[in-house]
Amino acid sequence: MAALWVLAGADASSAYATAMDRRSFVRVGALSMAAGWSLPRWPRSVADLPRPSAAQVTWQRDELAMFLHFGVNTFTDREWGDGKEDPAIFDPARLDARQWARTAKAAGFRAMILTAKHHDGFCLWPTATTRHSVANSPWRGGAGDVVREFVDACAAEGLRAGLYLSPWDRNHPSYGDSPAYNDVYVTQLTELLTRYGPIAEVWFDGANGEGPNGRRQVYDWPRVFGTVRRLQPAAIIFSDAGPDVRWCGNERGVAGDPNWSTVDPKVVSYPGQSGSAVEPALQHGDEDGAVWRPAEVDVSIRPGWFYHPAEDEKVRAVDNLTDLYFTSVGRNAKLLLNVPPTRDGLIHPTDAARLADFRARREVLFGAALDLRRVSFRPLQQGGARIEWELDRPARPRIARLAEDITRGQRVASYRIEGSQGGQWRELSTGSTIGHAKLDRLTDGPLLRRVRVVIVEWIDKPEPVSLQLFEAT
Ligand code: FUL
Repeated sequence: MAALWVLAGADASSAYATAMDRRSFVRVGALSMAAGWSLPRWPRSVADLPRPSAAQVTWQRDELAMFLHFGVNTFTDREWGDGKEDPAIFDPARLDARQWARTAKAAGFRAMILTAKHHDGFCLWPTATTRHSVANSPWRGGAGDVVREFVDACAAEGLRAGLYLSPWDRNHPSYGDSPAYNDVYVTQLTELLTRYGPIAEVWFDGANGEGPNGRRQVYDWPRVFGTVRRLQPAAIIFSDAGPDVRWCGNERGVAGDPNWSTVDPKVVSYPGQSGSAVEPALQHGDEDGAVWRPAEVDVSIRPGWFYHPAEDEKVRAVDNLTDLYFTSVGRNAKLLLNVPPTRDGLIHPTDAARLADFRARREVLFGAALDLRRVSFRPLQQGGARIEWELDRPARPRIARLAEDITRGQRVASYRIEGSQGGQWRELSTGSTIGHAKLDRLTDGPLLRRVRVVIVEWIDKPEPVSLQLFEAT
């Protein structure tokens, strides 16, 4: 844990020096501010603060990605196939990956991730590793390749392409025979990462069910991650344990609050790890963490991950999708929204319409930011900082979007937004972390002329945050 030297005391004259970690540092800052004393210092080099790689910044700035669960389950109406499916059932007669990509793009999504293989082991590309694949299906006369069509459609629509390769494989006979299956899995990964051009994100879950005769498969994660690094060095690797981005800890669409992009890598060290410390670590990250590993929020637009006709009336409403946006992107995470293609191989019209409405709602809410002029950035004598803006006309902002420059790390641990008509300051919202984006709904009140953000707790020298204000609700 990084030790910091901090000056603190009942008053400046009786200041004493004490060593502490960043967590206590934050608390001291807050207590000191409340009491009106102390001299927080930042003797640590700012270079100590974990920062994102260029790929992590790009990944986060995309904000919205679409997940596509598609495979034999689409035809068997199941969520987890048992691997005993006949490949002959896979026949998505009207499959059109361009329709997926156009739908995603029209809704403002910037990337898509496809289930190249789910737990049933059925491969959506013609692989040399198994007969359980599209090559033995009637689709396109057995000459089809969903991964190819998916990647080409992403390229045509200017979207980044990602692939999910389930480690749990309920079909492959070698599963459970650890070294043999690890070879198969790495071969599959190699096929996917060498045949299709740049892959922006490789998605791993930790599912680790029983193999034949109860055999337990031990995955070789270092080898798996190393394969991705070697074959696609610019790809982002997702799993519970990163290494580049982490699962948010639930499938409800809700990132933690606070949500730090930094983690202690020792707490969740492999995908699928369980234990009481895991979920909080995934939800909140760690303000004292040494590694940059932001959270991805995966959630489905329908109750299931795969398409089921019985769920056609259960597609999330636009209000619900908007709430998900606030609890994911609006909490410094990325939203990976699953929209499963139908048996025809198309995104269902209801889902497509809902996505278009979701885009329209975001336009209404965030289309027109108020004109603001920053009038000051003031580090406060007792610590923290205050940033003040003037509105170019009196207005009643109802949503604030705060952002830190994450290329310089994540610093703010708590803040307060205040507004004034020219005299008294009134609290509009309070929050904890900011990071790439923080969305707050603001309390209503009289027209405002000025707004300010008070950084109350911080883990490193506060820097200006950016603020956008919106009037729609
Ligand atoms: C989990 C799987 O078990 C689910 O079926 C789904 O694919 C979800 C996104 O990941 O690990």
